Amino acid sequence: MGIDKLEKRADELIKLINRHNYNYYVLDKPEISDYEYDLLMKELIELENTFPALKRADSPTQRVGGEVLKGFAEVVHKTPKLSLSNVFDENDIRDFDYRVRKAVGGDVEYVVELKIDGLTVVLNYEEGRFVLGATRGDGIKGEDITSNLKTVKSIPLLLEEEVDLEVRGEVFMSKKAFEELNARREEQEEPLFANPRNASAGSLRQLDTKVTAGRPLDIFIFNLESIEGKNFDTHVETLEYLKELGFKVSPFISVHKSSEEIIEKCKYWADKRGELPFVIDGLVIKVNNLRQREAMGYTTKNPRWATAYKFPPETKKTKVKDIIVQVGRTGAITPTAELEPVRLAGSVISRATLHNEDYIKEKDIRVGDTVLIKKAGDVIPEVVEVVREDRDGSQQPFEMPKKCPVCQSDTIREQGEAVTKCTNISCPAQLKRALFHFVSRDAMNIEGFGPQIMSLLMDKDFIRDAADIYLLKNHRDELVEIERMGEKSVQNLLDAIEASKVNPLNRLIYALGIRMIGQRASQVLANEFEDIEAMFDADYERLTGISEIGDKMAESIITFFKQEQNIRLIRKLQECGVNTKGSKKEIKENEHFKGKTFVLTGGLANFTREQAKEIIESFGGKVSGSVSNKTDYVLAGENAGSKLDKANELNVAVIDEDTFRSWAEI
Ligand code: 3BD
Repeated sequence: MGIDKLEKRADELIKLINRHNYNYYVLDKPEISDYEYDLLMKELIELENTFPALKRADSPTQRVGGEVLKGFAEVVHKTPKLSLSNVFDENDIRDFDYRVRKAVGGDVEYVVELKIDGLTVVLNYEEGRFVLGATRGDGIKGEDITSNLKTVKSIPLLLEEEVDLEVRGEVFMSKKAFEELNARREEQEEPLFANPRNASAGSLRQLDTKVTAGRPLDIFIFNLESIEGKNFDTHVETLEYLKELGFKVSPFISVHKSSEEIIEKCKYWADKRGELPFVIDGLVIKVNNLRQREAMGYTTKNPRWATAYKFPPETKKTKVKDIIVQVGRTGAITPTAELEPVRLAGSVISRATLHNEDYIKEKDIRVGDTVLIKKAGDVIPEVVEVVREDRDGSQQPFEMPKKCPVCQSDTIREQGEAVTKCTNISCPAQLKRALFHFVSRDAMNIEGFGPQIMSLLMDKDFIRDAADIYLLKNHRDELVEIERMGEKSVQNLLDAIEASKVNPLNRLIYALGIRMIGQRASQVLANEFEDIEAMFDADYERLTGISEIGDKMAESIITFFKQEQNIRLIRKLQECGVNTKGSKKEIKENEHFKGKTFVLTGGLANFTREQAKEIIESFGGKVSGSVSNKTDYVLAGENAGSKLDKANELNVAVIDEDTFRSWAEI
């Protein structure tokens, strides 16, 4: 095919795809199957890749994202994007109507629209092409999010007419899409979005536009801000025109002639809003006639011809059947109220989070109470207050459980903290977190053990506790089979695991994640005890007798070692060959190291430099950076360089790695 023909085919494909895109995303009435659509898209992508000259900025292939932005440029809006005044009840609506009638001096028609709870954006088109999209920002200046907005399928990249115009709309995410997104994020251990509005805003402010493209965003255009060479009489007419151009306009729009009709409508939607597929936080009431709008004008902040009616948060009475607790992935134990199911803002509510012990105490929520509930941010149900009049004496105050509901271990609430936590590091609910910490750099320092590999190995049941890490070498062949784990990376991982066995005790203590025991306290304890076993039955006096170990730390250590599972884990680690010996005894016994100065040079096969240094120090030796008369030994590994020469020059004793290991008895 000649280039002319190819260009024609590309144009044809763009037109076809745009039409099907419109049918699917704007009208919600697809005419072809997803498969057929994908075929057209594939053909266009291939054509554009083979002949990059055919690639157009308004091509539907540009919607898939991929561009990674450095930041968002500032955009000064052509006209200030004013906000809306608010009304809260029936009388406010009557007052608004009164003011409007007085200003225009005659009959008025109002348009009532749903107020979508999303993110307001401004879209600019030149000759029918989408050229610039921006956030509202402070109304004067916003941010250029054109690349992100191109991924929103219901925003047309090309209009039906070659017009210059600017429109305003609300980008949102449906309740269903929001819930699916959060469910995915929970699985991936990513922070959850509080509501669909935050999810939309977060998605549009992504520098990586591929991420935005993966988020199912939608838009309703609610206002024509400016247009070249056209005039309209009413708002409804402009919306009809915008629809003809290919924009998605809300179908939930009604026209009214009196405040009483508007109030009816407000009541209707306040009741029915839960049944909508997206979140609304009120209604917008606008004068329909554009001449009348002009006559009314603006205050500094708002148009006088429109206002927003804000819904009161809907509340309902229901009964607390029970208060149950759930263990989160950090070991936090969260109480939840099990409610007599009630319909609230459209969905059936049977649970409400009670956050923590203090929250329950403060509101004095008891099992059997009647409570008033509302949806915070319109999605997450919350208890507003207890209905005291409904108490009959049968209500039971709630107490946080002393045992973890998942593993039956003791729970603990540390001073100054609101959360109650499970103390068992092998508790399935918090195992993952504990294991991430165990292998982390400051703890056992097992390189190449990222959260993803860890999650994968846990899901495949190779790892059920920290000690299983040391048994992975028995599964070498199976590991190599796992996707993304080549022969080489498996070997590196197993080597790193082996090397961590000889870590000094302070690392292991820290790795166990005993509450309140940080790196410094771990070091102090490792210096104090001959072996971790000596810590098992160290009592309060013994522990607080150690300088730098306070009451809270002592209590936490005692609680930790009282747990049978924790002892079992340590025994298993010992059996795997993990060092549990402290430095106290060794300092006395190992004369090779005590008081001696070492210099390390070259690469070691079994340890990192840092580990070798820790071993030397744990036996009372020192490590220096350069060779001098004061140096006792130079530990020389592979490819040792100038330091080895210097040692020979000064007649300093040189030892190899095997000698070092035999001295250290490892
Ligand atoms: C909606 C202004 C006017 C064009 C000014 C009358 C204030 C957010 O669905 N109409 C709607 C919606 C919002 C609107 C107008 N019609 N302004 C409208 C709106 N159907 N959400 N808003 N906005 C949009 C705002 N946003 C953030 C901070 C302050 N104000």
